[in-house]
Amino acid sequence: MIAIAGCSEPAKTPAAPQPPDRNMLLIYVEDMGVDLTVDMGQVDVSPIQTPNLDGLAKRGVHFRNAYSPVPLCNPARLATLFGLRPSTTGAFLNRHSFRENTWFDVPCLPLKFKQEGFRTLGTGKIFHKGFVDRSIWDQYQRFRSDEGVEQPEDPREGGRRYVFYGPYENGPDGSLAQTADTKQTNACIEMMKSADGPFFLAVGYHAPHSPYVYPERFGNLYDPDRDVPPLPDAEASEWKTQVPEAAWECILDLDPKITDREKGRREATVAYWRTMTSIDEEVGRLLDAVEELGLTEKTAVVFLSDHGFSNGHHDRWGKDKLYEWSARTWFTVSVPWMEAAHGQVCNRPIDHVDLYPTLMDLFGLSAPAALEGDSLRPLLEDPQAPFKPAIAMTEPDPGTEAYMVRKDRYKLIYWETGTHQLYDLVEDAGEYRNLSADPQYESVIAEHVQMLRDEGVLSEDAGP
Ligand SMILES: [Ca+2]
Repeated sequence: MIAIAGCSEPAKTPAAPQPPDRNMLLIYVEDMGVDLTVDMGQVDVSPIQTPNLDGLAKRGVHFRNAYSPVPLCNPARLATLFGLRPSTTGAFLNRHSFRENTWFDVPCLPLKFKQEGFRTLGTGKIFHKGFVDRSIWDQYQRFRSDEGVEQPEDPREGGRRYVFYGPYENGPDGSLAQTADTKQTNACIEMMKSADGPFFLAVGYHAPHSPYVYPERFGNLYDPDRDVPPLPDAEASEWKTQVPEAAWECILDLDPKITDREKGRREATVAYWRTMTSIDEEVGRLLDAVEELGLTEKTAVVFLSDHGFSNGHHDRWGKDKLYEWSARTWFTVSVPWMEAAHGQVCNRPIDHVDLYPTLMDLFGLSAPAALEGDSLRPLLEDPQAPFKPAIAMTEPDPGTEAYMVRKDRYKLIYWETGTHQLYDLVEDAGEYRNLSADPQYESVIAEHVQMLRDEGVLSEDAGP
């Protein structure tokens, strides 16, 4: 504003910023990988039924190559909700617990919306457990128990964690039992009904995180023998000798009481899919309520998962690795007031650190200077537009950081310890042939290392 000499109006308290008459709905799920069986050419169409998420994708842009910034619950959520990478913050692990609302001068995303005048509403796991500072929310509800829901027995022994699965009992009339996830949907609907003005609503669903439990009426959905593709033959080959041990080691396993491992893998996989279909149903109830309240045209919706999950792929169960199964996630952005590319799929690699600047851009809010991602607006307008590379990272142990970068067909995982991984995802979608030792790919590696430097992840003097 230009000061006008001689103007002597008394100083006023600055008015609270007026938010645009638009709402933000952030739907955050747990451990939901993309359907790579389709990408790997093993089946023709996805067998997983997600009609509501498919409908959302038709009213927005689905990002097929979206990466978790660090494929583990707590650090993924911190990086996404602060727009800051672990290479900057040092938060790589679940034990890097964090309870500040503002970090590197960046208010966390809900707080930013609150500061801009939006009513902030939340339920469930938005941040990792323990991070519930109620002051960022105008209203927040958490449901810890699944009372009245009969679940399969947890096979946990000592410190070991196991993936297990099975149906839980439905309500008496076959309706949804009152799980924490269904209660959260109900709570969101009530909060939207009573919201007086623009809101930022975040719901953190537990599914499809293990245990893979689902309503028993989904018990015949998907056939473990018919619908689950076999693991690629390459599983048995020498891929493991070409990569650092930290690239595949894991602490989770399939329930040890399951003696037929292949049968167990198939059953666990369909159980995982059934939990996806059940969470799709929750998303449907939520979006139906948005519609019934007449809010669809002014509510932007983002659906994402904190990271994916390996169900036996690369001989492992779990997340926290930079393979596609673990690092790539579901990510759909629906912006009713930007219709040009609705229904299109974007193949450009992006990562969740781009979410914060995107929302600042879409809502016309000032982006904090320290944010590390870029607004996805160019891709929401034209999914073919050029875009910076996607970045993800892990830190198995201090000093062993691994940085992933992908811009197109090649994916480099740069290890501080020296043995890198380079995959051609067009020729080797399953990531079983590490090309990094092949002199033919020297320039590809150099180009990707430079991308990591350009993005500020590696220092200028970091070697290839
Ligand atoms: Ca998670």
